[in-house]
Amino acid sequence: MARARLATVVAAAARAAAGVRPAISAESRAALATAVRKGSSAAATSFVRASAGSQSGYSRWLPAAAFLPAAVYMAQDPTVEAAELERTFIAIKPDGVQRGLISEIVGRFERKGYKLVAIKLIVPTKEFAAQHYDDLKERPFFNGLCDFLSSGPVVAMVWEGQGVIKYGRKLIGATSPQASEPGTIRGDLCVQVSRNIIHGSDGPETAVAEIGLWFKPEELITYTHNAEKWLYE
Ligand code: RTP
Ligand code: MG
Repeated sequence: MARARLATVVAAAARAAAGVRPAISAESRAALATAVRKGSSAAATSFVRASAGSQSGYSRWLPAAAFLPAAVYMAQDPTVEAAELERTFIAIKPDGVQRGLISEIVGRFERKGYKLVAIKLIVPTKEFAAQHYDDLKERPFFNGLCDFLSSGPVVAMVWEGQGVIKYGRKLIGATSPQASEPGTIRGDLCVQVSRNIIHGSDGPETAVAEIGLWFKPEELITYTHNAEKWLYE
């Protein structure tokens, strides 16, 4: 499907939705950015870009909730890329830190084109680790997992970009390094499932919850990266 056609569809959906104008104002953009920063609602974490007649395409992000008709249309056409600006939580676990893999892992996300919006080194308590992995509390490895995550420094990060939640998991690879494809972080850099060096949010809701658990809103930095104009049209 031609990009011009897609742009028309998206722009029309935008106009139809609750009076939202395709050419979003600087004020609205700032408000959306604040919503993303605060992670205050699922809708606020997911933006669809209206690119019709765009002078500076990256500057036009509109709430995904306003774009349902276009989203349905796009879902029916596999050739159309869903253009969602998202944030995901990524952590380099104590084994990745101790093995000197911080720059390697950060570099892979950077080279892909994702934007780092928060980073810190933290030694989580076991209680904090248990909160982070709460969904796994019934699993036999839960106690060991929490012991391990709290055993040393962890690099906690938030990365931003189109589709970063799902594609970030692709960069990371399958949970067990034995099953991870070569070329992925786990596939290339580790061997055992209990020492798989990196964590990544597994979906939009998890991303919001994990970012909120590990970071205060003011620790998330909203800025324009120089590379954006070469990454997004
Ligand atoms: P993560 O949350 O760390 O990104 O990993 P994941 O989504 O790929 O996998 P998940 O099922 O959420 O498991 C969380 C972590 O638990 C450890 N694990 N150990 N011994 C085992 O069989 C086993 N299974 C999972 C891994 O460190 C995994 O990353
Ligand atoms: Mg997981």
